[in-house]
Amino acid sequence: MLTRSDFPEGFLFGTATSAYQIEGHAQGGAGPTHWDSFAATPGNVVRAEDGARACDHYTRYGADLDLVAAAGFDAYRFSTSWARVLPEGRGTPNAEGLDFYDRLVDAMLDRGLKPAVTLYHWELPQPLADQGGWRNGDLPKWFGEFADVIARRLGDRLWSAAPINEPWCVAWLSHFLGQHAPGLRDIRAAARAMHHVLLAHGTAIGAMRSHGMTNLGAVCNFEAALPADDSPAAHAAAARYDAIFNRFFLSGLFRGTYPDLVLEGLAPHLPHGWQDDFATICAPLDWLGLNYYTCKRIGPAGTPWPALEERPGPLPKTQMGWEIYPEGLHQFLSATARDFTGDLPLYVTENGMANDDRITEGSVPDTARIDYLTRHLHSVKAALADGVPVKGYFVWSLLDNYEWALGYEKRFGLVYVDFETLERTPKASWHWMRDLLATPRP
Ligand code: IFM
Repeated sequence: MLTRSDFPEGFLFGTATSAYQIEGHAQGGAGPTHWDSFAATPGNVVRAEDGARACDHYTRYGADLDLVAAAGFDAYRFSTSWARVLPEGRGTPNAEGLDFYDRLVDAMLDRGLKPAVTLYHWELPQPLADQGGWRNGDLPKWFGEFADVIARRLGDRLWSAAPINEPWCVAWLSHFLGQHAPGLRDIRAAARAMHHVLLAHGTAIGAMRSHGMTNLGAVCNFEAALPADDSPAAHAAAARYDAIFNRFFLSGLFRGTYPDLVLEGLAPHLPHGWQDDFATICAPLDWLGLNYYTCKRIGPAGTPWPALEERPGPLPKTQMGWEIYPEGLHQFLSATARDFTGDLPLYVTENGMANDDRITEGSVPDTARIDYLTRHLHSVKAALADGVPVKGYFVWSLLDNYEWALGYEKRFGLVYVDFETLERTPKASWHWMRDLLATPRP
């Protein structure tokens, strides 16, 4: 059994959620987002589900935060919806929206929880999407204005802040693979989004620093790219996948360059003068967050660049069909510190699994999730033993929630949500986590 004392003094435990996935976007005067239109388009989302009601966290946040505190977590990672705060994307804020986040942050502080905000977790205001969204070169400036609004209202009480969750998803998954809103499959759109998302990050860091905010970071997702076989072609394809998925963002943020393996495909499509933006993109950070779930087996494909495809792998899989590969977390933590961040504090800002959880007589025996979390926490311990400065770990997610294009089918929560009644039931993994966190230090 793992305990707090297996981790260094001061090591932080938290759990994470995001606005559109839990709040209930129809309430409180929020504006339409590109996820609403994406979900309303046949074939994009399982059962065409959207975030209109979600978990109704908008009204139930107090009881939800009670569950975070009762489990013994130190911090709560949440996000602010751009469309709730600025329904037009720019201009006059929605007072109800800002009031909600004000109450939410105070409710965390009342319970002794550290508020760890992410400004953008994917619900782009539709009026900005109508102007090209992440393809538009003005988007970073508009995002900076949003950051300014948040900093003015909440900046005095936030423990940490990161501008954007998972730039790869915002850019590549949504503009090249077409699997998330706005559902584009277009290399030029993808190249622009890849660059603008980093420029928006840097612009927001500048806006928050100008208000004296501290403990600012970035949150990127990582996937171990494993060659599907031993052929040189599979190794080359996996290296391209790794460059697009993992190294592009680290390289941009910490070295002020993009990897050659990405530029070979994207250079002709990047916006004019992109090299001049690194002064903003590389704004110094106080920490880096890594979101980690799985690995992918990559082989070559007879398609245009990047000429690669995912192949099935042999390991046990989660409800998402993702292979369980805990050693990848250790590898990323060590390699990131070694190659990019040095002594900068690292946090695991998301880790967890979707499971086909069922409730029986009031309990949810999600032993597979306990096993997953245990194995990944051991991987964090291995990185710590290597001397990697890992400072904390956040479980994704507190609640079962809206899993984007997969609707409400995939359950990631430590707490089960009945999407008919909205009743919450802590799963066995929540109780396990509470026991782990309750264990006193020796
Ligand atoms: O639910 C998502 C979250 O929004 C971002 N990171 C990955 C999670 C699981 O897919």
